[in-house]
Amino acid sequence: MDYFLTEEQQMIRDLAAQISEEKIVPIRAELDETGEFPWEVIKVLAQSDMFGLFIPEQYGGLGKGCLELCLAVEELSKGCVGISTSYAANALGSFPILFFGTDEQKNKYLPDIAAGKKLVAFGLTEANAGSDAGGIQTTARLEGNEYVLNGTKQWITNGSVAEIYTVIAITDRSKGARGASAFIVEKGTPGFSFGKKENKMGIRASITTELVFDNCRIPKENLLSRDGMGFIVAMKTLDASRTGVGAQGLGVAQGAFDEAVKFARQRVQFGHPIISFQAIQHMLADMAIEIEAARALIYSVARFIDSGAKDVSRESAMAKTYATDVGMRVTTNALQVMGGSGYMKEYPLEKMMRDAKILQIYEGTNQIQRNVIGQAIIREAAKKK
Ligand code: COS
Repeated sequence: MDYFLTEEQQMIRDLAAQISEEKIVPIRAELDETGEFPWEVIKVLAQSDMFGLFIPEQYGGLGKGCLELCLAVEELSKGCVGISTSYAANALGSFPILFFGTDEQKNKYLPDIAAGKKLVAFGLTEANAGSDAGGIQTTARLEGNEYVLNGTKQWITNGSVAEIYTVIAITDRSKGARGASAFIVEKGTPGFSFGKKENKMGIRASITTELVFDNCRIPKENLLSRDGMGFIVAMKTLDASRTGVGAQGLGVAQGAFDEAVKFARQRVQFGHPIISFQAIQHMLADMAIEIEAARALIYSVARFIDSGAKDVSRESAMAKTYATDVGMRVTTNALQVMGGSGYMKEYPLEKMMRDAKILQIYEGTNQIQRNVIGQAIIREAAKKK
Protein backbone atom coordinates (compact mmCIF):
# COMPACT_ATOMS: atom_id res chain seq x y z
CA MET A 1 0.00 0.00 0.00
CA ASP A 2 1.19 3.51 -0.75
CA TYR A 3 1.46 5.69 2.37
CA PHE A 4 2.60 8.68 0.32
CA LEU A 5 5.92 8.97 2.09
CA THR A 6 8.15 11.81 0.98
CA GLU A 7 11.35 11.00 -0.88
CA GLU A 8 13.29 11.73 2.29
CA GLN A 9 11.11 9.40 4.37
CA GLN A 10 11.58 6.63 1.83
CA MET A 11 15.33 7.18 1.96
CA ILE A 12 15.34 6.89 5.76
CA ARG A 13 13.24 3.72 5.58
CA ASP A 14 15.47 2.21 2.87
CA LEU A 15 18.65 3.04 4.76
CA ALA A 16 17.29 1.42 7.94
CA ALA A 17 16.21 -1.61 5.89
CA GLN A 18 19.70 -1.90 4.42
CA ILE A 19 21.32 -1.72 7.87
CA SER A 20 18.85 -4.32 9.09
CA GLU A 21 19.56 -6.78 6.27
CA GLU A 22 23.31 -6.27 5.97
CA LYS A 23 24.43 -5.57 9.54
CA ILE A 24 21.75 -6.95 11.85
CA VAL A 25 20.42 -10.19 10.31
CA PRO A 26 23.90 -11.81 10.05
CA ILE A 27 24.65 -11.33 13.77
CA ARG A 28 21.24 -11.50 15.47
CA ALA A 29 21.35 -15.20 16.37
CA GLU A 30 24.80 -14.87 17.92
CA LEU A 31 23.84 -11.82 20.00
CA ASP A 32 20.67 -13.62 21.08
CA GLU A 33 22.87 -16.45 22.32
CA THR A 34 25.60 -14.38 24.00
CA GLY A 35 23.54 -11.41 25.21
CA GLU A 36 26.32 -9.08 24.07
CA PHE A 37 25.53 -5.42 23.39
CA PRO A 38 25.43 -4.59 19.63
CA TRP A 39 28.21 -1.99 19.62
CA GLU A 40 29.06 -2.64 15.95
CA VAL A 41 25.50 -1.87 14.83
CA ILE A 42 25.33 1.17 17.13
CA LYS A 43 28.44 2.48 15.36
CA VAL A 44 26.82 1.98 11.94
CA LEU A 45 23.59 3.66 13.11
CA ALA A 46 25.64 6.61 14.40
CA GLN A 47 27.56 6.92 11.11
CA SER A 48 24.24 6.85 9.25
CA ASP A 49 22.85 9.77 11.34
CA MET A 50 20.09 7.54 12.72
CA PHE A 51 20.55 8.83 16.28
CA GLY A 52 19.92 12.37 15.12
CA LEU A 53 16.69 11.61 13.26
CA PHE A 54 14.32 13.28 15.75
CA ILE A 55 16.74 15.89 17.13
CA PRO A 56 16.40 19.47 15.81
CA GLU A 57 18.98 20.63 13.28
CA GLN A 58 20.28 23.35 15.62
CA TYR A 59 21.60 20.54 17.87
CA GLY A 60 23.16 18.58 15.03
CA GLY A 61 20.19 16.35 14.25
CA LEU A 62 18.09 15.88 11.12
CA GLY A 63 15.03 17.58 12.60
CA LYS A 64 12.59 14.85 11.67
CA GLY A 65 9.69 13.52 13.71
CA CYS A 66 7.83 10.52 15.02
CA LEU A 67 6.97 9.13 11.57
CA GLU A 68 10.62 8.99 10.49
CA LEU A 69 11.58 7.42 13.82
CA CYS A 70 8.83 4.81 13.41
CA LEU A 71 9.96 4.01 9.84
CA ALA A 72 13.51 3.40 11.08
CA VAL A 73 12.37 1.38 14.11
CA GLU A 74 10.05 -0.75 11.96
CA GLU A 75 12.86 -1.73 9.61
CA LEU A 76 15.39 -2.38 12.37
CA SER A 77 12.81 -4.52 14.20
CA LYS A 78 12.33 -6.72 11.14
CA GLY A 79 15.91 -7.74 11.70
CA CYS A 80 16.11 -7.85 15.50
CA VAL A 81 13.90 -6.38 18.21
CA GLY A 82 16.77 -6.61 20.71
CA ILE A 83 18.84 -4.23 18.61
CA SER A 84 15.89 -1.98 17.79
CA THR A 85 15.20 -1.77 21.54
CA SER A 86 18.72 -0.46 22.18
CA TYR A 87 18.07 2.16 19.50
CA ALA A 88 14.50 3.10 20.46
CA ALA A 89 15.25 3.28 24.21
CA ASN A 90 17.77 5.96 23.30
CA ALA A 91 14.93 8.09 21.94
CA LEU A 92 12.87 7.36 25.07
CA GLY A 93 15.73 8.55 27.28
CA SER A 94 16.31 11.65 25.13
CA PHE A 95 12.69 12.86 25.04
CA PRO A 96 12.69 14.40 28.56
CA ILE A 97 15.66 16.60 27.53
CA LEU A 98 14.18 17.35 24.12
CA PHE A 99 10.72 18.26 25.46
CA PHE A 100 11.56 19.76 28.85
CA GLY A 101 15.25 20.75 28.76
CA THR A 102 16.44 24.35 29.02
CA ASP A 103 18.49 25.77 26.12
CA GLU A 104 21.57 25.14 28.24
CA GLN A 105 20.67 21.49 28.88
CA LYS A 106 19.83 20.94 25.22
CA ASN A 107 23.08 22.54 24.06
CA LYS A 108 25.05 20.43 26.49
CA TYR A 109 23.50 17.02 25.78
CA LEU A 110 21.65 16.86 22.44
CA PRO A 111 24.62 17.25 20.04
CA ASP A 112 26.38 14.17 21.48
CA ILE A 113 23.10 12.23 21.46
CA ALA A 114 22.42 13.22 17.83
CA ALA A 115 25.92 12.12 16.82
CA GLY A 116 25.47 8.77 18.57
CA LYS A 117 28.53 9.55 20.69
CA LYS A 118 26.57 9.14 23.91
CA LEU A 119 23.69 6.75 24.52
CA VAL A 120 20.79 7.66 26.78
CA ALA A 121 18.58 5.64 29.15
CA PHE A 122 15.28 6.43 30.85
CA GLY A 123 15.00 5.58 34.55
CA LEU A 124 11.44 5.38 35.86
CA THR A 125 10.66 1.77 36.84
CA GLU A 126 11.44 0.39 40.29
CA ALA A 127 10.88 -2.94 42.04
CA ASN A 128 7.55 -1.73 43.45
CA ALA A 129 6.65 0.79 40.75
CA GLY A 130 6.00 -0.78 37.34
CA SER A 131 2.44 -0.15 36.14
CA ASP A 132 1.98 2.12 39.16
CA ALA A 133 4.55 4.65 38.02
CA GLY A 134 3.43 7.08 40.72
CA GLY A 135 4.63 4.64 43.38
CA ILE A 136 8.36 5.24 42.91
CA GLN A 137 10.50 5.37 46.07
CA THR A 138 13.78 6.83 44.79
CA THR A 139 14.27 10.22 46.42
CA ALA A 140 16.04 13.43 45.44
CA ARG A 141 16.74 15.81 48.34
CA LEU A 142 17.79 19.39 47.67
CA GLU A 143 20.91 20.34 49.65
CA GLY A 144 22.32 23.73 48.77
CA ASN A 145 23.14 23.69 45.07
CA GLU A 146 22.84 19.93 44.72
CA TYR A 147 20.19 17.23 44.64
CA VAL A 148 21.10 14.05 46.54
CA LEU A 149 19.62 10.91 44.95
CA ASN A 150 18.96 7.66 46.82
CA GLY A 151 17.22 4.53 45.57
CA THR A 152 17.31 1.82 42.92
CA LYS A 153 15.81 1.78 39.43
CA GLN A 154 15.02 -1.62 37.92
CA TRP A 155 14.95 -3.10 34.39
CA ILE A 156 16.52 -0.06 32.74
CA THR A 157 17.21 -0.55 29.04
CA ASN A 158 20.69 0.70 28.04
CA GLY A 159 21.67 0.74 31.74
CA SER A 160 25.49 0.77 32.05
CA VAL A 161 26.14 1.38 28.31
CA ALA A 162 24.44 4.80 28.32
CA GLU A 163 26.38 7.90 29.32
CA ILE A 164 23.29 10.01 30.08
CA TYR A 165 20.31 9.04 32.26
CA THR A 166 16.97 10.80 32.63
CA VAL A 167 15.69 9.75 36.02
CA ILE A 168 12.43 10.32 37.90
CA ALA A 169 12.68 10.69 41.68
CA ILE A 170 10.52 11.91 44.56
CA THR A 171 11.27 15.41 45.84
CA ASP A 172 8.20 15.73 48.09
CA ARG A 173 6.46 12.53 49.12
CA SER A 174 3.47 14.36 50.62
CA LYS A 175 2.41 15.64 47.18
CA GLY A 176 1.80 12.26 45.49
CA ALA A 177 2.20 12.38 41.69
CA ARG A 178 2.95 16.12 41.98
CA GLY A 179 5.91 15.35 44.27
CA ALA A 180 8.08 13.69 41.61
CA SER A 181 10.79 15.48 39.63
CA ALA A 182 12.94 14.59 36.62
CA PHE A 183 16.74 14.80 36.51
CA ILE A 184 19.70 14.28 34.21
CA VAL A 185 22.37 12.06 35.75
CA GLU A 186 25.68 11.41 34.03
CA LYS A 187 27.49 8.09 34.14
CA GLY A 188 30.53 8.36 36.39
CA THR A 189 28.85 10.62 38.96
CA PRO A 190 30.02 9.46 42.42
CA GLY A 191 27.28 7.48 44.17
CA PHE A 192 25.79 6.25 40.87
CA SER A 193 26.48 2.62 39.96
CA PHE A 194 24.92 -0.28 38.10
CA GLY A 195 23.37 -3.29 39.81
CA LYS A 196 22.08 -6.59 38.50
CA LYS A 197 22.25 -7.25 34.75
CA GLU A 198 19.10 -9.15 33.74
CA ASN A 199 19.07 -12.49 31.93
CA LYS A 200 16.06 -12.15 29.66
CA MET A 201 13.74 -14.43 27.67
CA GLY A 202 14.03 -12.23 24.57
CA ILE A 203 15.52 -8.97 23.24
CA ARG A 204 18.80 -10.41 24.49
CA ALA A 205 20.86 -8.07 22.27
CA SER A 206 19.66 -5.21 24.47
CA ILE A 207 21.05 -4.63 27.93
CA THR A 208 18.85 -4.28 31.01
CA THR A 209 20.29 -3.34 34.41
CA GLU A 210 19.55 -1.73 37.74
CA LEU A 211 20.62 1.86 38.42
CA VAL A 212 21.77 2.33 42.01
CA PHE A 213 21.87 5.78 43.62
CA ASP A 214 23.66 5.97 46.95
CA ASN A 215 23.92 9.59 48.09
CA CYS A 216 24.53 10.53 44.45
CA ARG A 217 25.02 14.29 44.25
CA ILE A 218 24.07 16.10 41.05
CA PRO A 219 24.07 19.85 40.34
CA LYS A 220 20.76 21.65 40.85
CA GLU A 221 20.93 22.62 37.15
CA ASN A 222 20.28 18.98 36.21
CA LEU A 223 16.62 19.30 37.22
CA LEU A 224 14.40 18.96 34.14
CA SER A 225 11.40 21.27 33.93
CA ARG A 226 10.24 22.34 37.40
CA ASP A 227 10.30 20.65 40.77
CA GLY A 228 7.13 18.53 40.99
CA MET A 229 6.82 17.98 37.20
CA GLY A 230 8.50 14.56 37.11
CA PHE A 231 5.33 12.50 36.68
CA ILE A 232 4.16 14.71 33.81
CA VAL A 233 7.63 14.54 32.21
CA ALA A 234 7.41 10.73 32.40
CA MET A 235 3.86 10.58 31.01
CA LYS A 236 4.57 12.99 28.13
CA THR A 237 7.75 11.06 27.33
CA LEU A 238 5.85 7.76 27.21
CA ASP A 239 3.04 9.33 25.14
CA ALA A 240 5.67 10.29 22.55
CA SER A 241 7.51 6.99 22.54
CA ARG A 242 4.76 4.36 22.69
CA THR A 243 4.00 4.64 18.97
CA GLY A 244 7.63 3.60 18.42
CA VAL A 245 7.01 0.46 20.47
CA GLY A 246 4.08 -0.18 18.14
CA ALA A 247 6.50 0.20 15.23
CA GLN A 248 8.63 -2.53 16.81
CA GLY A 249 5.56 -4.82 16.90
CA LEU A 250 4.84 -3.97 13.28
CA GLY A 251 8.42 -4.64 12.22
CA VAL A 252 8.74 -8.00 13.95
CA ALA A 253 5.33 -9.04 12.57
CA GLN A 254 6.44 -8.17 9.02
CA GLY A 255 9.74 -9.98 9.50
CA ALA A 256 7.97 -13.12 10.78
CA PHE A 257 5.38 -12.98 8.00
CA ASP A 258 8.09 -12.74 5.32
CA GLU A 259 9.83 -15.81 6.78
CA ALA A 260 6.56 -17.76 6.90
CA VAL A 261 5.73 -16.95 3.26
CA LYS A 262 9.23 -17.94 2.12
CA PHE A 263 9.01 -21.20 4.04
CA ALA A 264 5.47 -22.03 2.88
CA ARG A 265 6.53 -21.66 -0.77
CA GLN A 266 9.41 -24.10 -0.32
CA ARG A 267 7.98 -26.67 2.08
CA VAL A 268 6.36 -29.55 0.21
CA GLN A 269 3.82 -31.84 1.92
CA PHE A 270 1.26 -34.15 0.32
CA GLY A 271 3.05 -33.47 -2.96
CA HIS A 272 2.48 -29.67 -2.95
CA PRO A 273 4.10 -26.56 -1.48
CA ILE A 274 2.12 -25.91 1.70
CA ILE A 275 1.31 -22.36 0.51
CA SER A 276 -1.12 -23.97 -1.95
CA PHE A 277 -3.29 -25.17 0.95
CA GLN A 278 -6.21 -22.98 1.89
CA ALA A 279 -5.55 -23.46 5.63
CA ILE A 280 -2.13 -21.85 5.20
CA GLN A 281 -3.41 -19.14 2.85
CA HIS A 282 -6.07 -18.12 5.35
CA MET A 283 -3.50 -17.88 8.14
CA LEU A 284 -1.26 -15.74 5.91
CA ALA A 285 -4.22 -13.60 4.83
CA ASP A 286 -5.18 -12.88 8.45
CA MET A 287 -1.57 -11.94 9.21
CA ALA A 288 -1.39 -9.65 6.16
CA ILE A 289 -4.64 -7.86 7.15
CA GLU A 290 -3.45 -7.23 10.69
CA ILE A 291 0.01 -6.07 9.62
CA GLU A 292 -1.46 -3.56 7.16
CA ALA A 293 -3.98 -2.31 9.74
CA ALA A 294 -1.17 -1.89 12.29
CA ARG A 295 0.95 0.00 9.75
CA ALA A 296 -1.94 2.32 8.83
CA LEU A 297 -2.58 3.08 12.51
CA ILE A 298 1.09 3.61 13.41
CA TYR A 299 1.75 5.96 10.48
CA SER A 300 -1.49 7.91 11.15
CA VAL A 301 -0.73 8.33 14.86
CA ALA A 302 2.86 9.29 14.08
CA ARG A 303 1.61 11.97 11.67
CA PHE A 304 -0.89 13.15 14.30
CA ILE A 305 1.97 13.50 16.82
CA ASP A 306 4.11 15.32 14.24
CA SER A 307 1.24 17.75 13.58
CA GLY A 308 1.93 19.17 17.04
CA ALA A 309 -1.20 17.76 18.69
CA LYS A 310 -1.15 18.53 22.42
CA ASP A 311 -2.77 15.38 23.85
CA VAL A 312 -1.77 12.14 22.16
CA SER A 313 -2.16 9.72 25.10
CA ARG A 314 -5.15 7.88 23.68
CA GLU A 315 -3.81 7.56 20.15
CA SER A 316 -0.30 6.46 21.12
CA ALA A 317 -1.77 3.91 23.56
CA MET A 318 -3.96 2.59 20.73
CA ALA A 319 -1.01 2.33 18.33
CA LYS A 320 1.16 0.59 20.93
CA THR A 321 -1.52 -1.85 22.02
CA TYR A 322 -2.81 -2.83 18.61
CA ALA A 323 0.53 -3.17 16.83
CA THR A 324 2.25 -5.06 19.65
CA ASP A 325 -0.69 -7.45 20.02
CA VAL A 326 -0.38 -7.97 16.25
CA GLY A 327 3.36 -8.56 16.73
CA MET A 328 2.66 -11.32 19.24
CA ARG A 329 -0.15 -12.93 17.22
CA VAL A 330 1.72 -12.83 13.91
CA THR A 331 5.00 -14.20 15.26
CA THR A 332 3.04 -17.02 16.97
CA ASN A 333 1.05 -17.86 13.84
CA ALA A 334 4.02 -17.50 11.50
CA LEU A 335 5.86 -20.02 13.66
CA GLN A 336 2.81 -22.30 13.44
CA VAL A 337 2.94 -22.12 9.62
CA MET A 338 6.55 -23.30 9.84
CA GLY A 339 5.67 -26.10 12.24
CA GLY A 340 8.61 -27.95 13.79
CA SER A 341 11.09 -25.89 11.74
CA GLY A 342 9.75 -22.68 13.26
CA TYR A 343 10.44 -24.09 16.72
CA MET A 344 14.10 -24.77 15.94
CA LYS A 345 16.90 -22.26 16.37
CA GLU A 346 18.01 -22.75 12.74
CA TYR A 347 15.19 -20.35 11.84
CA PRO A 348 14.66 -16.86 13.34
CA LEU A 349 10.99 -17.46 14.24
CA GLU A 350 11.39 -18.72 17.78
CA LYS A 351 13.57 -15.68 18.57
CA MET A 352 11.05 -13.33 16.97
CA MET A 353 8.27 -14.82 19.08
CA ARG A 354 10.33 -14.50 22.28
CA ASP A 355 11.28 -10.93 21.35
CA ALA A 356 7.70 -9.91 20.52
CA LYS A 357 6.45 -10.73 24.02
CA ILE A 358 8.19 -7.82 25.75
CA LEU A 359 6.44 -5.32 23.47
CA GLN A 360 3.11 -6.12 25.16
CA ILE A 361 4.79 -5.44 28.51
CA TYR A 362 7.31 -2.59 28.43
CA GLU A 363 6.58 1.15 28.24
CA GLY A 364 3.30 0.31 29.96
CA THR A 365 1.60 -3.08 29.66
CA ASN A 366 -1.16 -3.37 27.10
CA GLN A 367 -3.59 -3.61 30.01
CA ILE A 368 -2.39 -0.19 31.25
CA GLN A 369 -2.73 1.16 27.69
CA ARG A 370 -6.36 0.03 27.71
CA ASN A 371 -6.80 1.92 31.01
CA VAL A 372 -5.36 5.04 29.37
CA ILE A 373 -7.78 4.64 26.43
CA GLY A 374 -10.66 3.96 28.84
CA GLN A 375 -9.92 7.13 30.82
CA ALA A 376 -9.89 9.13 27.57
CA ILE A 377 -13.27 7.66 26.59
CA ILE A 378 -14.69 8.72 29.98
CA ARG A 379 -13.26 12.25 29.61
CA GLU A 380 -14.70 12.64 26.10
CA ALA A 381 -18.12 11.33 27.15
CA ALA A 382 -18.19 13.77 30.08
CA LYS A 383 -17.41 16.67 27.71
CA LYS A 384 -20.35 15.77 25.44
CA LYS A 385 -22.85 15.78 28.31
N1 COS B 1 0.00 13.63 30.09
C1 COS B 1 -0.07 14.66 30.99
N2 COS B 1 -0.50 14.50 32.24
C2 COS B 1 -0.85 13.27 32.64
C3 COS B 1 -0.80 12.16 31.77
C4 COS B 1 -0.35 12.38 30.45
N3 COS B 1 -0.27 11.38 29.57
N4 COS B 1 -1.21 11.07 32.45
C5 COS B 1 -1.51 11.48 33.68
N5 COS B 1 -1.29 12.81 33.79
C6 COS B 1 -1.51 13.65 34.98
C7 COS B 1 -2.96 13.58 35.43
O1 COS B 1 -3.75 14.54 34.76
C8 COS B 1 -2.84 13.87 36.91
O2 COS B 1 -2.68 15.25 37.08
P1 COS B 1 -3.27 16.01 38.38
O3 COS B 1 -2.40 15.61 39.50
O4 COS B 1 -3.18 17.45 38.04
O5 COS B 1 -4.69 15.53 38.52
C9 COS B 1 -1.52 13.21 37.29
O6 COS B 1 -0.77 13.13 36.07
C10 COS B 1 -1.72 11.82 37.85
O7 COS B 1 -2.45 11.06 36.90
P2 COS B 1 -3.27 9.75 37.25
O8 COS B 1 -4.07 9.98 38.50
O9 COS B 1 -3.99 9.28 36.04
O10 COS B 1 -2.07 8.75 37.63
P3 COS B 1 -2.08 7.23 38.03
O11 COS B 1 -1.22 7.09 39.20
O12 COS B 1 -3.50 6.72 38.12
O13 COS B 1 -1.31 6.53 36.80
C11 COS B 1 -1.03 5.54 34.64
C12 COS B 1 -1.71 6.62 35.50
C13 COS B 1 -1.45 4.15 35.03
C14 COS B 1 -1.47 5.85 33.21
C15 COS B 1 0.51 5.69 34.74
O14 COS B 1 0.96 5.32 36.02
C16 COS B 1 1.24 4.85 33.72
O15 COS B 1 1.40 5.25 32.57
N6 COS B 1 1.74 3.65 34.11
C17 COS B 1 2.56 2.83 33.28
C18 COS B 1 3.97 3.27 33.44
C19 COS B 1 4.84 2.72 32.37
O16 COS B 1 4.61 2.89 31.19
N7 COS B 1 5.89 2.06 32.81
C20 COS B 1 6.86 1.55 31.92
C21 COS B 1 8.18 1.99 32.40
S1 COS B 1 8.99 3.08 31.41
S2 COS B 1 9.85 1.91 30.12
